[in-house]
Amino acid sequence: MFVNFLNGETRNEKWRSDVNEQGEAPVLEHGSVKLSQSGVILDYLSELTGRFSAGTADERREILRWILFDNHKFTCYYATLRFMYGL
Ligand SMILES: N[C@@H](CCC(=O)N[C@@H](CS)C(=O)NCC(=O)O)C(=O)O
Repeated sequence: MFVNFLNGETRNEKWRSDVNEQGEAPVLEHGSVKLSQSGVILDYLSELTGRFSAGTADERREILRWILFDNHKFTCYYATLRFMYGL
């Protein structure tokens, strides 16, 4: 589905009520499943495809550790910076 992001589609009330109350993209829709947050989407796709999944509890925590690090330190700042420079 096309998202008119640059015209603020993710910031309007319709997006929040119909798609994602967190007001963000990406959102994955797969059958009756609707997910936001890239880390959760990756976890779902891993489970669905059986690829890149953890074999042990230690591996699961290691995957979560990197997903949370990426969300907090990488995506948060670098994606915003790239967006600002790109425009
Ligand atoms: N933690 C979220 C971050 C998603 C995010 O920052 N999305 C941006 C676009 S890349 C967004 O929708 N921003 C909406 C806004 O700033 O109004 C994730 O990992 O999915």
